[in-house]
Amino acid sequence: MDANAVSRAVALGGRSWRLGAMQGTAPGARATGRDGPKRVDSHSLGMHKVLSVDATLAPRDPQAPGQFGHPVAVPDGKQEEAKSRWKEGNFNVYLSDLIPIDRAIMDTRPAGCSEQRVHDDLPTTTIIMCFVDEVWSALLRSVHSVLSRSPPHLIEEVILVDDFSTKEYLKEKLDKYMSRFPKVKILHLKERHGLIRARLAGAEVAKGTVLTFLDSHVECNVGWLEPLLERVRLSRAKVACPVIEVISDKDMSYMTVDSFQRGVFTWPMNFGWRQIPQEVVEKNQMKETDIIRCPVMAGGLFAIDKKYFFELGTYDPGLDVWGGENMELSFKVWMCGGEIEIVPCSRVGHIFRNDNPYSFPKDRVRTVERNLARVAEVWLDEYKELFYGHAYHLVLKQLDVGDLTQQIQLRKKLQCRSFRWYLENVYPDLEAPLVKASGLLVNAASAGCMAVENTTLAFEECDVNNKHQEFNYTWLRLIQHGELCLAPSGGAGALGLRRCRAGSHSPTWLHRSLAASRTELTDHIVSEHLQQPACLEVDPSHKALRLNACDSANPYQKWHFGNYYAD
Ligand code: LR7
Ligand code: MN
Repeated sequence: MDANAVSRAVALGGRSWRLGAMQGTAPGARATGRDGPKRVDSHSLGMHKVLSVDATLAPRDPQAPGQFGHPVAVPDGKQEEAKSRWKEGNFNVYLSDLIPIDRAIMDTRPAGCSEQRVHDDLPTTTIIMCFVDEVWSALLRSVHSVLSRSPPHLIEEVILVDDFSTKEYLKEKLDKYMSRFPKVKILHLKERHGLIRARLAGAEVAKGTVLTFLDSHVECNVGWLEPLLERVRLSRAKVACPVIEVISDKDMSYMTVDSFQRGVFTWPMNFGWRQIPQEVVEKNQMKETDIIRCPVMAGGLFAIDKKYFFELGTYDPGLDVWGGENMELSFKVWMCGGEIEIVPCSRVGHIFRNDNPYSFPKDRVRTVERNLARVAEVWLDEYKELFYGHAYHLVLKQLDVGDLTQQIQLRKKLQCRSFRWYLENVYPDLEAPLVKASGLLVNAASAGCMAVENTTLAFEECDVNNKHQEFNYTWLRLIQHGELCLAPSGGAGALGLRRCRAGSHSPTWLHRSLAASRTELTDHIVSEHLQQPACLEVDPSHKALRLNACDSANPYQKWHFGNYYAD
């Protein structure tokens, strides 16, 4: 995720014109916070220009390191110290401590954003930030950025959820520090909840109309909040995400990112960013300030109507610690009538790290896999085979995903659409063939085809119009005709058909890319079911199918399907 993020980052170093514009103005001149929300002009009743509240515009110390989001170098002689403190947060903690907790950052919004109008009666929001063992200066900078750059009347409260941190400074010292800000409330959880249930603990007590979730190592940029609330005000089923900019883990610089990016996923449900192709941007005459429909959200930063969030059943509370909850909420929102949007005029920086700096109660990989499998089981319908096909070790592991009845019931109750609908309407560019290959299964040597006669296996002259010769090669590695699957039967290389069933005891077959990874058996169909690898073969004299020891040169063991959809 980190590499992905950094490749999106556009260094601001060369763009000093923006900074110049900021510095050249008399202090406070751009802080139009004085234009109260009540100001109404005759053209657009009940609206005002986005407030550019920014208490850091005239920074206390303009010369301080990291000011205006500039990169910082570790001073000579401090390299060792900086290195040794890295693991406290898996970013440059030394520099984070060095730069002001209320530093200024550049206004990275696209042109036009500061002129946009929003309604005077925007809903209020509760900011929810959960954290475990967060670095002191990063946490404070996050809170200060919210307080410094949000219109106060829109912030109902800021709830900090301490997810059973082990660091002493996150207890009384934090309470004491925050006591000077009446809107900041701290919830110290009595056991480790994981970020999913920790966020829910915050949501339970929130008083604002809208919930705005943030990570605990962010910097909200000027004008970030109103554009998000404006979307939610427009429709309570809109979930609004800011553009996530990059705070460098190495030099703490604040970098903007390329425009026109969507949050997407690839199999097996890996989140990533994808640029909207230039021709699509041109064809639709998209502007940089246009709202972007987003198939999945990154997860950490979004605003959602509180009542709507609870109607959706919040997150699946069965998700543990970290990961997959962004997929779950994204599918749930889209499939159950809502929308996920990126709002280009709202920008928040986030420190991208290569690894989680806190411990997982259980194994990290297993936790994420289990979370994703829960999501797949509840939301993906028949497409869950693509998930398992791309994470095949999960099939073999017979992973225990826990009880899903509540989640499945919820989906029914909300009358959500199918995953197929989601793919067709929200994320049509995702490649999602339901099977790996299909059609006639032709033998290379004899040009004959596998067939089903009544319910028994046969080998016949190929006939493209014969439905009984059609087979699928599935993501779960079955060779399937309707309910029937090709399977070794009895001893001595005999083969037959039996009712298909998914799972680790199914008769699975390797073919093409799968087989090629083992030997030179690319065109072969190798049984995984037996102790010894064996290959599907035509007995040349009897024109019958059987299993035999694999022989890479034997054309009677080479097969191809009519159509291939994936490697
Ligand atoms: O057990 C935990 N308890 C917590 O309170 C684990 C984490 N947390 C806190 C943590 O301190 C942090 O503030 O939860 C927040 C998110 O954890 P990170 O920062 O370790 O996560 P991340 O930024 O690496 O990962 C992204 O994916 C996560 C998947 O579960 C969450 O959705 C994060 O919020 C999310 N972050 C973002 O969307 C920011 C942009 C990243 C991208 C792309
Ligand atoms: Mn994060």
